Amino acid sequence: MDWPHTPLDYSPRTDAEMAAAAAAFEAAMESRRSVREFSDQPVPRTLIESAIRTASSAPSGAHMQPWTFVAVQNAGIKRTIRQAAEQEEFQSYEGGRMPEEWREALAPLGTDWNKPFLETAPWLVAVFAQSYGHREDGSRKTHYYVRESVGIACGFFISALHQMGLVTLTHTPSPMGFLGEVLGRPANEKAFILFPVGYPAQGATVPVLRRKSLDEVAVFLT
Ligand code: IYR
Repeated sequence: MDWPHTPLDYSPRTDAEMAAAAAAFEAAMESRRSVREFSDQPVPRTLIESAIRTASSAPSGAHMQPWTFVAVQNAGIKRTIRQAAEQEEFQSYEGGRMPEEWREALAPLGTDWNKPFLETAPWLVAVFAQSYGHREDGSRKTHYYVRESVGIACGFFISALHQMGLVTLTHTPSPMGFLGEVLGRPANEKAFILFPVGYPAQGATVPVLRRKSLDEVAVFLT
C-alpha cells in the first residue's frame, strides 16, 4: 500500500539568508564539545522528550525508525548502570582487554575505567538499535541500514541537546550487553550508545582538540 503524498513544506531563501544561516549553524555546531564532568542539577523531562523527538525525526532505511530511546532518571538504575559499566571498563583498561594501540589512542583524552558521570548526570539516555521489528501479527519485519539510521538519529539527538544548552558524552562502555539486561529490553534491541545528559559541572574542562580542516576531510570534484 502506497503512502499518500503531500506537497513539500519548503520556503526558498535568498543567497544572503542561506549564507547567514549556514554560518550561524556552523558556529553553533562548532562550539559543541563532549563533556565528561556533569553537574547534578536536574534537567526537566520536557527537554529530554524534545531531544528524543528531534532524534526520531532522522531519516531511516525504508522509514523503519529502528531505534528505542530509554531515558533514565532513577538514581538506583543509574547506579546499577554505573557499576556494570565500570566493571566492564575496568576489564578493558586494567584487565588487558584493550589493545595497546587503543590505549595509546585514548591516552591524550585521559579516560579511565571510572565513570562517575553515569550517576552524576541527571539523565542517562540509552539508545538501542532494533535489528528487526515486528508486524501487528507478531511476525518479524526486516529493518534496513540499522546502524546508519540509528547513527544519524544519535547525531540529531546530540545536536538537539547542544542547541538547547545541555551537554552530553557519546559513551560506549564496552561491551554494552549489560544495558539491555538492566533496562529489560527485548532480544531485537542492541545497545548502541549511552548518553549522559545534563549541565556541565562548574569549572568543567575539555581537552584542547584540533578539528580537521575542510581540506583534510573533503574532496571537491568540480
Ligand atoms: N569505552 C571506553 C573507552 C573509550 C573508547 C573510545 I574509541 C573513546 O573515544 C573514549 C573511550 C570509555 O568509555 O572509557
